[in-house]
Amino acid sequence: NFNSRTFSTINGTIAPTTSSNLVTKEEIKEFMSVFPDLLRDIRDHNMFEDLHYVKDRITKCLEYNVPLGKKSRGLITLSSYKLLESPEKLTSENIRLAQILGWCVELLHSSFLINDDIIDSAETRRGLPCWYLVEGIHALNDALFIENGLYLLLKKYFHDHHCYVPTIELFHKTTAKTSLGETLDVLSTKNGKPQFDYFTVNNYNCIVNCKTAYYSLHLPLALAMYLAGKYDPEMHRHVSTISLEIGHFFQVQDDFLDCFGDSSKMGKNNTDIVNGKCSWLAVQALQRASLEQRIIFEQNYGKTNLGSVAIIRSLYEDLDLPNVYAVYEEETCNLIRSHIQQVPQGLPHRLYFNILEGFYRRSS
Ligand code: DMA
Ligand code: MG
Ligand code: MG
Repeated sequence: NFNSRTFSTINGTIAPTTSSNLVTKEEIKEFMSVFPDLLRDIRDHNMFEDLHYVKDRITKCLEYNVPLGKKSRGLITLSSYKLLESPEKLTSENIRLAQILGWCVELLHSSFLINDDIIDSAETRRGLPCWYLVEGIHALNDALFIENGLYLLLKKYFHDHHCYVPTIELFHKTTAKTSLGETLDVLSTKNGKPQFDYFTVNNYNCIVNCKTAYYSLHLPLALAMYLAGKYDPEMHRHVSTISLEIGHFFQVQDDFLDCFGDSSKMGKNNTDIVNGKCSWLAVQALQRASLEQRIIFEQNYGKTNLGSVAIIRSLYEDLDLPNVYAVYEEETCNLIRSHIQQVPQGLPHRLYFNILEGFYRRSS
């Protein structure tokens, strides 16, 4: 599944590559091998023709931020396309287009992460210092640059493809939705203080749907469908429903792992408690806490000192949240599996199952 990482060396830096049940190691290798070409496309774009002095910086920025993650979203795009396309159209040219589309999703993801780490005052990402800690405030501009890189690639490789306009529109809509999600996410605090009235299941669902599910699952699947020439709105609605369910589940896992996961495995440090985030654990805690426990929670949540973080953690343990989570994970996976089975034929059920199994019991 997506958890198992092997490490290889790219340009002298350690790069985790992901082995998953969606794609073979060979397919991951092929996917990785496309990246240097795309980096060159962006770096050598005629817009920057005479600006030799920025080329090193562009290279460094892209190499640091784009290829070192799990690449789940890019690989979902690729493998979905392969399962959706009719065999006679599964040419090496079309597979390459799907790989490029997958990297476009990874570019968007990278730009979100740069911003998200600034918002969350995070320290590490993918085992390295967050980009804003390397580059300071310029990281904001780099995020914008990376995001725009994907449109340069789309124009170069898709300008005369039937999926060009729907693809661009979907990327734009997804960016808007995700940034709205980040706004909803930061509304959980005001002047640095958590707004506990905001910590409801409804608000939580809304946040994770917008900030994570849409770009992480809906985007890769819908892009693969466009590339394969599948535009039927009814089919897209079904895909949207299931992908948002899986995406929601994925963020609950992320929230749980933020507190109880192994941060060295995840390559990022815990930030939710000190930032007073409306996380799954916080919402569950408030639903289950006694009056006394609620007071302890409100006194310590969103505080930066380590003592308060430890108090919140042990409160979560007292409320049995690790166990609640294990049950949630099991039940949610079963529920999603049954929803997948109810979806009328359209997308291969195997595709959804493979994606879901890739996330099931993940630890990073
Ligand atoms: C991530 O939410 C949302 C986006 C849009 C990147 P998060 O802050 O929980 O993510 P992470 O734990 O990776 O920082
Ligand atoms: Mg974050
Ligand atoms: Mg998180």
